[in-house]
Amino acid sequence: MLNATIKWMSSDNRNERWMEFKENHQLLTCCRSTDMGSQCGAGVSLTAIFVCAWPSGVPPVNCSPVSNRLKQKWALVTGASSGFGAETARQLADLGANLLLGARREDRLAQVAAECQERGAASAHIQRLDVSDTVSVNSFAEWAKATAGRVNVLINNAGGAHGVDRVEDGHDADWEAMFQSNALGILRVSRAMLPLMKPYSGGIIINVGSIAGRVAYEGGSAYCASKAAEHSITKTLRLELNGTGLRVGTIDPGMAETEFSMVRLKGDKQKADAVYAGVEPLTAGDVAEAIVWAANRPPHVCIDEILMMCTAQAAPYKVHRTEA
Ligand code: NDP
Ligand code: 8X3
Repeated sequence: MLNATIKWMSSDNRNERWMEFKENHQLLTCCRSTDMGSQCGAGVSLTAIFVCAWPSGVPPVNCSPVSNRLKQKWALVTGASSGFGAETARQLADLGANLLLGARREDRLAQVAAECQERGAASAHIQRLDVSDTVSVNSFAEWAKATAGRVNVLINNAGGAHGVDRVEDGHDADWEAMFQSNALGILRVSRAMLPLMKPYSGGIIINVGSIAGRVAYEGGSAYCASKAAEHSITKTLRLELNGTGLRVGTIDPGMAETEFSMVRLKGDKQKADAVYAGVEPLTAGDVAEAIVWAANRPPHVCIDEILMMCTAQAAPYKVHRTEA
């Protein structure tokens, strides 16, 4: 038999609640996060939960909360106007981070920043950014320096795929766009931001790669190659920054339903929908959770790689689909 105390904190840090359970009474049913969430108020999520259990008749032992190490930290997200980037910004906002958000569509960025403010971001700032253009990246870095003076968390997420042509039918513009954003963009942004990161201990760079960087597939030549480049850039930075205290890692998802397929298939909604037909793909929220979890590890822990796919996807070309 166990006695237990469960404490939890709402993301606005206003509601600290706890429940005590004697001898396993209701312990399992009350542990469900929905029960705890509903007591924090609508739209408010949980940032800290800790559980302390001890055998009946024995005094409680010390226990520590799930830590929020990102509160008030400066986090920069590229490609924050949609998909993984926008959702990562929202989840960082839940933890009370300061946000520097970049992408080309400023109206969408403004919308995301407003949501982040509502969800508890310490601050949310936006600036146009085209990672395929060195001038744009460098002026973004100047803006970040003037706005924040530092970057603690850098999420190199901007990018995507253009086309599904076989090599024999491929287009230079598509190939160039993919290498520009998925590979060279990470190099440019990292080069520009490192001076704002190196003076501060405990910083982290998370690059968004893909299963495509690990496994080639037909119609994916340039996309797969650009994500393989992302993998090599991540590994190189990890080596080059060894000893500085900065951490570097890659999060590599498989198929996730965002605007990715609409961009890749050049706005053909029918074809984009078909990519996810009969499958429950990853969501932007699933991927953002992994990114934010990796960023929230203590400074001595570096998450080098996460490869994540939906359960139905065992490889890029091996997807179990159910009939509609
Ligand atoms: P989305 O299309 O929803 O988001 C892509 C984001 O990248 C947008 O915010 C877009 O903003 C931004 N972006 C694209 N090109 C540039 C550029 N040149 N400069 C600045 N920003 C740019 O797709 P996802 O969220 O799915 O994609 C995010 C990342 O995840 C990409 O790197 C993608 O390759 C990768 N990925 C996606 C997977 C998926 O299945 N969805 C799986 C694995 C990896 P804007 O257009 O406003 O500039
Ligand atoms: C996107 C995932 O499987 O379409 O990076 O290449 S996949």
